[in-house]
Amino acid sequence: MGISTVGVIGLGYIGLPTAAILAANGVAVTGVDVSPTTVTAVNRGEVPFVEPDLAGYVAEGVSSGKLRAVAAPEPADAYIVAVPTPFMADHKPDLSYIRSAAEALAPTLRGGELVILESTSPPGTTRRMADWILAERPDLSLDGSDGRPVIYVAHCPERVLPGRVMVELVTNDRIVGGITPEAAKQARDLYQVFCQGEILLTDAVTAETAKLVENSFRDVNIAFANELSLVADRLDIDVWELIRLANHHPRVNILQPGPGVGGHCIAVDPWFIVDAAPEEARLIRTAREVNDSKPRWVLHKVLDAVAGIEAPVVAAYGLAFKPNIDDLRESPAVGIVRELARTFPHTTVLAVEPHIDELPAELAELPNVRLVDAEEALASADVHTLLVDHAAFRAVVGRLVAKNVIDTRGMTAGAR
Ligand code: SAJ
Repeated sequence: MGISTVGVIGLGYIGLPTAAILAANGVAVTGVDVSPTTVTAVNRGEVPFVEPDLAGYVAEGVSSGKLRAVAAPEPADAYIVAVPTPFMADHKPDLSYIRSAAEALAPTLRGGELVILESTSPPGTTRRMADWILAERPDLSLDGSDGRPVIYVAHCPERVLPGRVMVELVTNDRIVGGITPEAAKQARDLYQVFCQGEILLTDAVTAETAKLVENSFRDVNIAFANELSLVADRLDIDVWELIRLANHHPRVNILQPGPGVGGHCIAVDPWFIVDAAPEEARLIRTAREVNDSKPRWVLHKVLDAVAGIEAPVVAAYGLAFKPNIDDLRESPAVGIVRELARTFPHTTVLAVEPHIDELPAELAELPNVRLVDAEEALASADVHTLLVDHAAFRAVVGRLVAKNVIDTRGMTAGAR
């Protein structure tokens, strides 16, 4: 088929791996990013964030000449838009990055190109992106009407797990939703270049909603586990034992409670469904509220534990949003440490995070937060708060058991 050049717009956690894997499969890729630092880094063969194996792919892509980063879109056979879709203060989706990408892309189109939206998006966004392009380029069409050249527009949501992106890009099944059936078929042909999973064709709105539903499913299930942790606390029973026992039922599989839900996906995507169907999506909304309220609950547990201590020292084990990564984005652990240190300046917080070398700015600016190693925290804290179940903490869990511990991840449960 005729796709030999691809422009990937947005060189973040999804765009850069996708650009690199296409380049590794012989496609000439121009990666587009508004950040000059990212463009310079990628052209040096460097990756501006941590993702296993990605650095090798990027370095190889750049040295083979198949991968190049630029500041603005250049003509190509196909484009993949992978820009952020955050929400605003009122939980309404912010589509401004997609709109900017569409408007930047429009002038380079000649007709005949495939344009794929990969960003996780509210239902109807792919169509809106197409409309933003057509508003700039009324000489083009989505279906050849009035004899105008066609652009093929489709949605193909990313579903890769941070930390396993280079594996899951190749092995996961993919959903491809076309604005027209022909657009879906063309998008399938592109993903077949590197994807060994099944490629399932549908329309764009169903593809958009399927992605949101996947992350909402996980959010609702984590909320169930988090609610159980509150119930168990009220009943004075061990939630980890409770879940372990219940999971022996052949049709029960409860997830794990934690200090809240972090990252840029699961805590965001359900809101897009709530926004699209506010009357109907009651359970999905409540699950979000349950998960969002968990960090505050943990904070109150810490305050109860330090009550009566004049200048308490609290150890916080883990800052990342989940185990064994360095990603602090929307991490409930960071929020708990920040609120504790900010609201109670007489408290010293010793943060233990083996995956980073320095505190993020929002914690570094607080005089009563320090990044220390586990030994220092073990030796000097009055209260020990386990916030992330990093494998690196297994070595210290046994020594925490005898101390004043708030274990939000159940790591000490097996060590008692
Ligand atoms: N968490 C719990 N308890 C659990 C499982 C997770 O508290 O039992 C917490 C984690 O600690 C973390 C948060 O949930 O704070 C999210 O972590 P995660 O590992 O569930 O998911 P993400 O955000 O890293 O990636 C998800 C994945 N979606 C699903 O598993 C349905 C991934 O496949 C998606 O591609 C990604 O979102 C995305 O980009 O949308």
